[in-house]
Amino acid sequence: MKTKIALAAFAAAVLLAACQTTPDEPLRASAQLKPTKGNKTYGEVTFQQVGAAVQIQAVVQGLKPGAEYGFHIHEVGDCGADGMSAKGHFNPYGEPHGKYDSANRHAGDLPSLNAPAKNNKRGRARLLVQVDTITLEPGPTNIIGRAVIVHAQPDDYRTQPTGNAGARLACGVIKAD
Ligand SMILES: [Cu+2]
Ligand SMILES: [Zn+2]
Repeated sequence: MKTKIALAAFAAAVLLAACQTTPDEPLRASAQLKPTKGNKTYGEVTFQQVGAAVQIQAVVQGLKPGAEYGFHIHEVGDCGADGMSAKGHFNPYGEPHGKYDSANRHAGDLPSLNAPAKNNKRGRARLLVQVDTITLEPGPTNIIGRAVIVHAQPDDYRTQPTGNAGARLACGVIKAD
């Protein structure tokens, strides 16, 4: 009897170890962007962990062709009060606001969305970028449960702490897939 229990415990330990060392699925998350009051911008943002970086893919519609829009991960996963409840840019390390490719910036600072001027009846913008300031794994830079915001103006990448990107056109909470 004793041997049987010991064997079962051993088998369980082996199974557990297998689960921890060989995840069969990559870590993924997504956010459905919905327009704030009086706006018509919507879209989807997907996130996938790729090594130490996160690949972000965004497809956003209802923009003005030829225009540029600030795009960030904000601290709080709450799209209430027309996106204002999402508070400021996600900034776990107390950095200044900055350009997405600079060393010192908010973890949530992303490249702005660009809606091509031509052949763009739906006002669509696409973005594909990898950033290493955020993660889908547990830790201080984890973005699950935070929010993605599309702004009405371009991000100037320098005005503190917002990039002067203006009103919030669309908002979505980041959820694990
Ligand atoms: Cu923002
Ligand atoms: Zn910022």
